[in-house]
Amino acid sequence: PIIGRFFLLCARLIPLLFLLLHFTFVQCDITDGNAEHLKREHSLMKPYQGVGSSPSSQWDFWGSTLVTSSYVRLTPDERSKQGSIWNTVPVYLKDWEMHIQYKIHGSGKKNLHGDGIAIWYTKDRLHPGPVFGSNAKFHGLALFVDTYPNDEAADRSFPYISAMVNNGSLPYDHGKDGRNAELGGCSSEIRNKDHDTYLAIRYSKGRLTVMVDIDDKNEWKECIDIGGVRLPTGYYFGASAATGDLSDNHDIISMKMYQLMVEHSPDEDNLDWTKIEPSVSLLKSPKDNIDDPTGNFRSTPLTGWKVFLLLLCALLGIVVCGVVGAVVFQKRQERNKRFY
Ligand SMILES: [Ca+2]
Repeated sequence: PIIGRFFLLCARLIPLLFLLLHFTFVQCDITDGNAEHLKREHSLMKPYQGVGSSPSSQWDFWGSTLVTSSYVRLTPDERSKQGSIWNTVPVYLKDWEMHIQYKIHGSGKKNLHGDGIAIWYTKDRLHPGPVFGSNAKFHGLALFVDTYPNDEAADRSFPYISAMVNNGSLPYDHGKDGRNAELGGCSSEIRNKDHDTYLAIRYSKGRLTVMVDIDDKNEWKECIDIGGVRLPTGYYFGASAATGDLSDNHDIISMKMYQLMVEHSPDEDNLDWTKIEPSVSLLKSPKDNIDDPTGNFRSTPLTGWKVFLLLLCALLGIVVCGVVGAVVFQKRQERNKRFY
């Protein structure tokens, strides 16, 4: 009966183990930032109250941008349009995370649509230009959701999401889809989805992380993750889009800014962060700043080796149960022998 009970216990433990595994996975899927840390003055949300009509509004827009009660359309699905929307309040947060809910859709078939959306964290705002409707020689960070391959030799699949940090010296090369200056990127099938698509940009302790969610499953997938990025405070957030010979509707549904609660050394705190020049030291390993003291940000989905380790632990648990069971069984047999 002891052995029987022991195996029963093991049999009960195994589902518990899997339940534990399940919760580990579920916990990795939380996509919402912590509402407490939402910065309303830097967030654009439905129904966009006062945007474009009230002088106290914290968002300005330009060009073809149309604000309705359920989306901000930067460009319609028409040729040669440019539009943008910009936060009027400079961001003085040292560590932040921006979640963008957007939708790019139109009647064009594959590769017959364009050009895409850019998300900006820059020194100048409302500065029209040739790069998705904005200035090519910008100061700061840009994230491009590029839907059209201008460079026909490109060996990558579009839409393509990429990031660039600029100190004003290097223009974004539209003809090459910005490839000369990109810090990282990924292909992402974001167009003509039935649901909205999401982007998260996180900047904390010199580390820039971009995550995408295109399947409406509340799951972030890593797109860009690099260290050694220096960005000042006091810049502005914005979004812009452009169409050319080819077009699409470029819609922003929301932009939500979260403050990340991160401690800095006194030396870092005493610096004037507004004086920092945007730069990237590519020599620095991106894996240098892994710490995440906030915990309010979704974790990345489990990577292959983590799943392997968890499964290995589960297997070890089962093996240990089996061995202990066998030993108990043997001891019991020996005792039985003694009695008979
Ligand atoms: Ca392009």
